[in-house]
Amino acid sequence: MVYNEVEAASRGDLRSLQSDRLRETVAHAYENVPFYREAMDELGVGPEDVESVDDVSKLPFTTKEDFRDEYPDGLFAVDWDAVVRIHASSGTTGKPKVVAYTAEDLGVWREVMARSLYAAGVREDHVVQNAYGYGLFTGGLGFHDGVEELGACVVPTGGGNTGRQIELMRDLGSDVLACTPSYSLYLAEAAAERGVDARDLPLSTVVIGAEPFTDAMREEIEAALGVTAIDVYGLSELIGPGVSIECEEAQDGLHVWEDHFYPEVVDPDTGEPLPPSEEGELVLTSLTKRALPVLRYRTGDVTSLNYDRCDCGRTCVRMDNVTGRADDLLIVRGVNVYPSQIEEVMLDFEGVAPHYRIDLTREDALDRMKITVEHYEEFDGVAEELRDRIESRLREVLDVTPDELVVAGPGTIERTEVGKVKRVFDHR
Ligand code: DLL
Repeated sequence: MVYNEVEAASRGDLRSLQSDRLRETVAHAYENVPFYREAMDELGVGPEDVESVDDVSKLPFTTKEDFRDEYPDGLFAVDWDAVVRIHASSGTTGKPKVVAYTAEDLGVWREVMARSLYAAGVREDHVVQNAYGYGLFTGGLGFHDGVEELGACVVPTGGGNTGRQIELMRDLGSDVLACTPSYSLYLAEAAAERGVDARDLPLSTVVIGAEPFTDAMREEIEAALGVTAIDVYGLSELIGPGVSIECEEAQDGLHVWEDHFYPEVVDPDTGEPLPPSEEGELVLTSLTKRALPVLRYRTGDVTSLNYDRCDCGRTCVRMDNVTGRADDLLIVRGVNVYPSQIEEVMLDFEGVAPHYRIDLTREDALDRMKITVEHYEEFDGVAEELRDRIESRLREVLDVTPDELVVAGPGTIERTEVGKVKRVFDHR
């Protein structure tokens, strides 16, 4: 069962729709955004050179630096009169990336979010508690509009205020919680502190996204809350949440709404397109956006594309769960380490809680890596033995041994109640 028939269209029909929309998008960007006109002229490509999606690789890439350089409205393709909403995503440095929507764009967003929620199993009679932050962040309003479009009931709690969240969840009988993976775990802990077992809450589904997480982390979430955890992906530059989502039937890869977003996977170093199923950097082109058309956006997110038919009947391609970004890569004493590798190892140990931090420092020109993990319960004696076991496992998986591994007591690592969790602290 699908929300919109296009989700199960034949690949041929979908391709021809994508090609029509790509041509329109390229013409719109070329005519109305000097940045794209210059970038295409430089490559010697005009709108007439793009006939179908096969020609997408002729187009220039767009990067997050381009958003910053063109701050605030250099990438807009319509006059301010036609813009009805702004969102922004802030990085750790520099100007935020400002994104704009026409009324038509908001309609598309509402529809792809309604579709996403439907794929996650949400129906009209459900109560969805939306704990994504409201404001410039796209999570809050993106989910809000999508739940209303679907005709379910939204409880707009936003992030934080966890005690009240739990109370409302119980009193209103919320079936679905929408929040970041880290917040869902925090909520389970906060419930326990109040004497409530999170598994007794009325929730059946949690729609988690906005942060990378491993399968091991998802299992922790499902166990802690007694729910099905559905992965939802998106980014402000393309629209916000609702670019892709897992279906509840298969929970095996995220269906990309290909009639609105054209996905490619490229080699992050060379930018060369990679064959299906090979892992690389996700590149997305918007196919229907008016206020802010985006050509070949380098998301920085690492994934692969799977064109096999899904059990749920949807034909749109599935992207693999994003467990990290190309720029998450930590180079420690010359060796490559991804935080997701560490996450996977530590969550394999019974008693280790899904909270950790990685601190990198430099002493006498040498990199030092300190990993702090948390134990579920207070303990004495076992810490050292557990630490040794984690350390030897890390040594097998990583090519570099942490200089310090701390197994800390419960609650030691700071929790994130609002916004995205930060686990890596590079002090170098
Ligand atoms: O995080 C939009 C969103 C809101 C998605 C709510 C899902 C739920 P930005 O703040 O612009 O937008 O951040 C986008 O977050 O490029 C990824 O690196 C990361 N990200 C988003 N969803 C996932 C996910 C929103 N499901 C950036 N898994 C993206 C892993 C994700 N990373």
